[in-house]
Amino acid sequence: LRSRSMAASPVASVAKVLTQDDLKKLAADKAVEYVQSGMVLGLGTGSTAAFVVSKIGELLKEGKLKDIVGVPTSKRTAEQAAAVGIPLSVLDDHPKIDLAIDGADEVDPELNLVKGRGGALLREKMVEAASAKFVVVVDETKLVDGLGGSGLAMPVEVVQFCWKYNLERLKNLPEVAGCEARLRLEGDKPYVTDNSNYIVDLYFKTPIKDARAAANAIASLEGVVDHGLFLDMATAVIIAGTEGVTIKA
Ligand code: ABF
Repeated sequence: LRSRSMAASPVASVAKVLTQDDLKKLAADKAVEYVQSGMVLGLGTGSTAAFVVSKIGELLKEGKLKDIVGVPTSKRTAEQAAAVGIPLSVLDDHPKIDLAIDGADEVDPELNLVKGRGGALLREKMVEAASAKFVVVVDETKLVDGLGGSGLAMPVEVVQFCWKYNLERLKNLPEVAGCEARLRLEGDKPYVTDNSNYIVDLYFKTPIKDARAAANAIASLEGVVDHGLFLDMATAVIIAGTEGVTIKA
C-alpha cells in the first residue's frame, strides 16, 4: 500500500483557466472517488481537506454514500463535518481507519510531507498513522525538491511550559542547523493548538539535508509533542495542476 513509484499518471485534462481553489477542489474530488460506503474515514484539516469534507457530505445527502464514520483531525473539521451531516467518532472508539484524506504544505519527490501550517499536525499525525491508506490532496504549488524548501514554516508543537527553552533547543539542533525558529502568534498572543499547546515554526533557507535525522532529533526533545515532518506516511498524493490531475503512489 505504501509502495513508491514516481511515474506520474495523468488522469484528467483541464481546459479552462483554473484558480487555486479550483485545483484544490479537483484534487479533493478525485480523492473522494476512493471513498466507499461503510468506511471509517480520517478527515483532514485545511482548505483542500475542507473540499473533501463537503463533497462527502454531498454524497451522503444524495444517498450515494452510506454508513460513513468520520474521525476529524481538528475541532474546526469536526464542526464542518457535523454541519454537512457526517457522523463523527474518535480514535478511542474507532482505532482503525480505512482511509484518511488530508492536505499538506510540502510534498517531496518521495511523497514525504511537511504538514501543520494549519496548526492541526498532532491530531493529523495520530489519525493518519492509524489509517490503512492515507491519501494526500494538494495543488501543484506544494511540490518541493526537498522538505523545508518552500521557505515557509515547518511547525513543531511544544508544551507551553518553558517554550522559550525549547525554542532555543530546537534552533540549536545540528540536524536543523541554520534554521530560524519563531513562536507562532495569533494577533499578539501565542497561537494555541486544539491540544492546548504552542507551535514553534522553523524556517529553512535551503531544504533540510536529512529530514529523517531532523525528525528524530526534534522528537527526542522533552516537551516537544510532535512535528510537521510526515515521513513514509502517504499512500498516494493527488496533485492538481493547470495541466490536469496526477496521482503519485
Ligand atoms: C492541513 O492543512 C495541514 O497539514 C496543512 O498545514 C494544511 C494545508 O492546507 P491547505 O490545504 O489549506 O493548503 O492539511
